[in-house]
Amino acid sequence: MARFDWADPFFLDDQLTDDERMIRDAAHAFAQDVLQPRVTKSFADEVDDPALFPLMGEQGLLGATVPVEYGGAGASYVAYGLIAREIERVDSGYRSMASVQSSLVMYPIHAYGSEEQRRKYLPGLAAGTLIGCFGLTEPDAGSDPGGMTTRARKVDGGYILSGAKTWISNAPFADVFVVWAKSDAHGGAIRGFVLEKGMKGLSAPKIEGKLSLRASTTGMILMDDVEVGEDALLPNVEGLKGPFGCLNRARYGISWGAMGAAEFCLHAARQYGLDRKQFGRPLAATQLWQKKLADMMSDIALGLQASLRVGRLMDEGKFAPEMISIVKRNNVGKALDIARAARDMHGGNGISLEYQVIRHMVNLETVNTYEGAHDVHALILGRAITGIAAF
Ligand code: TGC
Ligand code: FAD
Repeated sequence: MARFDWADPFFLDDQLTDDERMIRDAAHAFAQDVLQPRVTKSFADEVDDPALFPLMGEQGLLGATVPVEYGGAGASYVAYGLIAREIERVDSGYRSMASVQSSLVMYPIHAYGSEEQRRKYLPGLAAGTLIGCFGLTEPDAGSDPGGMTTRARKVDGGYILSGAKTWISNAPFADVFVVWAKSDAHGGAIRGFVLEKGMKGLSAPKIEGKLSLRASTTGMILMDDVEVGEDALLPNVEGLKGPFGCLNRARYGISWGAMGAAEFCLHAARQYGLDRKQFGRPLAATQLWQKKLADMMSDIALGLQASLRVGRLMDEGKFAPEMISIVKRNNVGKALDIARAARDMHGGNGISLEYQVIRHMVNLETVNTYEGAHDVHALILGRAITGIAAF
């Protein structure tokens, strides 16, 4: 009979390769040594922290799946998920910063870009000396990105882009902007463009006053007739499958990340219940408390196994987007429930930044909404089950 480990019930650790364990351990050390000491203040003061990018880059945490020749780590999707889990164990906002860079900026430049675009941008993005952002959402097109109104007009030698993107992670300090627009020259099809900070007509004001994900900077991308050369177009993809191909990677990473946040909440609630006595005994000695811990542990163990399976299928090139919808929706929804329970189990202390569970709880509200809202993933799955699109 095997020993039972409540912190790793299904021996996830044993299912990883040596390389994956090494990457996981490095990400864990970085997250605990560099991110954890700054997060409470950064969240409280809504600090912009672009200096984190080169620190993450040095550790190989950006673009882990991108081939080594472009500065990436050439690692597996499972390794990428493990990185997300360790970073989000500290804060969903920090994971956002990293996953936008890796999945939403480096991935499309690598998968859809020209060789010149790859060589120009990927090494700097991997090192964190360049910061990227991804502009899909618009004020009037969120869950329905096909309704975007950003336009690219063809002119001699290039394009003129006009429109507005909103709720864009990293935008206010980004150097590289991957932006999606309907292109007149391509029959109105959605095309990707790579814009650069400083272009005439391009600005990225910060959205102030978020009550969630405060350690991650969010802004708009305003394009007022931004003129770009032909070389700004991502040549190798057309249509919504371009941005969705990126979202598949980011959503998958989020499914691991959310479990990291949930694990933090489980560990915190367990320790709090062991330490705090009411009615003459530790809170952890009560049946209600133990049921809550059992539910948390079970949902985390199941969620991690599911993400691991999807990651292995991605590494084998055998995944379907609906598999990713299952784990993004399930794991984030479960993580949010777990964070809310952990907040409650900390009593009054649970509302204090010091105990951290409320920070995870409010962060996960964003994670539940972005990259396909919880109910939108239900509709993606409902369509797959019934054959009927009910969006
Ligand atoms: P639909 O008709 O379903 O598809 C249009 C075309 O796209 C293809 N496609 C996919 N391709 C690859 N992967 C996927 N997951 C795909 N889903 C669809 C599809 O095959 C089709 O291709 P083609 O060649 O036939 O044209 O499109 P629809 O307009 O009906 O879409 C409906 C829906 C709900 C699936 C979609 O719009 C959706 O997923 N909405 C959610 C939007 C979203 O997730 N936005 C995220 C913005 S980025 C972000 O939030 C970053 S936060 C990051 C951070 O800080 O961490
Ligand atoms: P809406 O689409 O208006 O949805 C509102 C509500 O309606 C949701 O509950 C949704 O589930 C529900 N709903 C929508 N359609 C249906 C339907 N057909 N049936 C039933 N219910 C429905 N976007 C980017 O492009 N890049 C980024 O880097 C980025 N970063 C973000 C960072 C933060 C902090 C936040 C908050 C958002 C970010 N987003 C980003 C935007 C994010 O992807 C969108 O907020 C998300 O896709 C939802 O769009 P929306 O906000 O317009 O909500």
